[in-house]
Amino acid sequence: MDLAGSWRLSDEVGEYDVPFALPGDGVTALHAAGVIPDPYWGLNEYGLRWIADRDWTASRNFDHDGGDCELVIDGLDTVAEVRLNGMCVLRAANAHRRWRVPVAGLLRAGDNRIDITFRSVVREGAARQAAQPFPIPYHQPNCPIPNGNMLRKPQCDFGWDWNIALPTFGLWGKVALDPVAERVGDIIVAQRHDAGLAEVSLRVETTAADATATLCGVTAAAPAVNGTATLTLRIPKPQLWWPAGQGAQVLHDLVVTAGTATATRRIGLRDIRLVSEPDAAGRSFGFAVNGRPVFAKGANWIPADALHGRITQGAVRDLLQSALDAHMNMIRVWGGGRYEPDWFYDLCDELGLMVWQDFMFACHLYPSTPDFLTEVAEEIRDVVGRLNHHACIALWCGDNELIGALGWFEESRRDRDRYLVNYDRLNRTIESALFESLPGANWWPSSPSPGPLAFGDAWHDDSSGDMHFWSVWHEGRDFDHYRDVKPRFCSEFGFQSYPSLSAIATFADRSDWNIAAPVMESHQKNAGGNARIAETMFRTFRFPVDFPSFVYLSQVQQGVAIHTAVTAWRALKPHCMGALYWQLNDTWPVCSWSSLDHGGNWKLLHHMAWRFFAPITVIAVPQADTITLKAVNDLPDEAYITLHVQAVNMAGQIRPLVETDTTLCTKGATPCTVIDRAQLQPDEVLHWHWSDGARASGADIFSPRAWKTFDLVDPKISQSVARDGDDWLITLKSHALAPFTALEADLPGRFSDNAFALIPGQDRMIRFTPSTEGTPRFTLRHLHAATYGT
Ligand code: BMA
Repeated sequence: MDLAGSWRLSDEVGEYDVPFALPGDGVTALHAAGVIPDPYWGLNEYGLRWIADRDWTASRNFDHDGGDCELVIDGLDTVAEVRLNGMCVLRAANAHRRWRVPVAGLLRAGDNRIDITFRSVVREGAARQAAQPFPIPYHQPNCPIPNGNMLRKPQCDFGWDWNIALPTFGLWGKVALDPVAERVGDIIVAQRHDAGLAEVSLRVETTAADATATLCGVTAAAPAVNGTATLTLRIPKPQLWWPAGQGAQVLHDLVVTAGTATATRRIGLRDIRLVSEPDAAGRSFGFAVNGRPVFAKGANWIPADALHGRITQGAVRDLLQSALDAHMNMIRVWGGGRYEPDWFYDLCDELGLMVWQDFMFACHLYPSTPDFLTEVAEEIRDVVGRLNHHACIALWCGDNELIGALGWFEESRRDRDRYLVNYDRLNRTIESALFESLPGANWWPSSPSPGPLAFGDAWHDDSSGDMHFWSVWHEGRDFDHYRDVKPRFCSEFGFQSYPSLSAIATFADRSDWNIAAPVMESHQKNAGGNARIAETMFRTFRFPVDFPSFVYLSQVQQGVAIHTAVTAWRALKPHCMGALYWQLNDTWPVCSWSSLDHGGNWKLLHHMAWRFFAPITVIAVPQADTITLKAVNDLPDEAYITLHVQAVNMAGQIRPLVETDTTLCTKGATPCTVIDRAQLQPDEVLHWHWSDGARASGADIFSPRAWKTFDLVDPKISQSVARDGDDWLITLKSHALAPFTALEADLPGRFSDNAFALIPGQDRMIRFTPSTEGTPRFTLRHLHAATYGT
């Protein structure tokens, strides 16, 4: 019996009593009831923090036949007591777990009542902190709401350097009464692949006496011993699952029957291996899928909304589809958010997006008291039991940045021994619980980490393991500094921009469209972030003429930053085997490192990602006197390209320099040609385009100096708009070089390309696919208009 649906929500002082749709969250319910304003608008956030200071109770009545049942609850957020007809049946304090509670004898025939009291996380956090044997500091600059590290709840709910601080509460999974019956619980799936054979071993939890499993027409059966049946299925000539860009995403139904119960899981047959071995440079880091090394391209995933009640499957599908459409093959589910629901991983299986799965610990210190570690071990077993069978899961990672965090607090700097041992107890608990459930899992202790039992500075040391390279954003170094490091795998690096005007309009009146307006500053959560954006513009561009141009230019420079990093590191393949930028999405409309606006609109970076993550790309590698053009091929087989290199001046006159054919292997970057910097005139930049015939083509531009040092020419771009079914076609014609030409629409939808260089004689036709009805108005932006004002 599903208990989801209409509940009531009331607070401890009796001030509110409103409808509460479960699954959902309390802040969303208060907003829906009209008793609080939209938390994302203007400065509203600050006036709503009191919600987390109170206890809240959700209640409903329901009819039942009084038969014996179990109460099933998932994603109970967070410190909660559940009462059935007044009797407490569950006390829980971990939003990441699933609960199944016998409630035999407590239900009656006819009317019944269920209440869930959610305790104030502010009070609970403080009480737990006070009970620690020694202080366990949390990251204050990120979290205006204290002690989030005491609670097993998404850590970004307490505020983050991109998140609103509004620790909500509620339920994001199921709430139901299951009749007591035979059941299939978790299914642990392990795969071993040998030439032409997939051996799939299952551990099936069940209350029945035995279990039978069928996969790809092969069946096996076994008795259950102590509630677990162990079976092996041998699948000859398996049809394999591949990540996007490498092959098909074939999924098979695994059907398990145990007594009267049946359960199905969608399985992809594949072998994903983390390859991390000592070598001459240090220690490698990369993934091999079905024996083939695959360069990981992607971004970091944070929760799809700050208020989980606002998350919809449709919106999440759209975000993941956008990742795929930008040629990504991996996302990292970052450790400060939540383990996503089952359907999220189903989508990743279908789309071919590999998932780097962090365990949910980020940027704080954490307790290592026995009760905390017991709770963590249960959480790991629970999460691994639920998610392990997904084809997409490539890696289980202990946490986000907990090793670095040892250096961020006075207490742990003073007594590193104590806090390092404290950390290792937690990390060991996570590792042991993972291997207990899933022996042989791909495990990485922390992100970033130089490797097992290595606690060095993986923010600056590029020799080993995965790296978080933040020197450009957090330390204010030039974009060129991305080229100074040679990461083995960069799992985080980012540069902020403003959200697009369409996203800004969802939280700010026109009168606040000014970067120094309090409303704009309140939607920037990284101290000094706006100053960094503005200061970087001074270095690279002439200053923008108005607010919309500022927003545009902030997105251009974000794209240029990440383009610089990704292309530099792709050119290092196979020394470097992955680049996941920070961050794919936003939890609310805010200045951030994301490439997708809250709501899913593509920022300019996302369009640039579509180009710089393309399977075949040609990269400029600048040296003191030369520029080498190198080609990278991530396709599964060899490719053959023709490359044209030319000099283009500001008026848009083209001077051909080189035409060359190159065969591209799959293993590493192939040099195509070397251009002498002296071959470029003072007002020329380098432009090149390539094609491998049917499969791929592309173009790119390299400016040998900062764009502000060039005297741009007004490109006088003409545009004509035509209808094509539901789409719109915009043809652009330029009369001078127009770098970073971009289109905006006043309706939601997607452009086929954006932020490209327009050259006279090379007209571009851009397709706009709207996602709503109406006639869009298009705004054209380019560097000259943004900085010269015409
Ligand atoms: C990283 C992340 C986040 C943070 C981001 C931007 O290191 O792990 O903690 O939001 O940096 O500062």
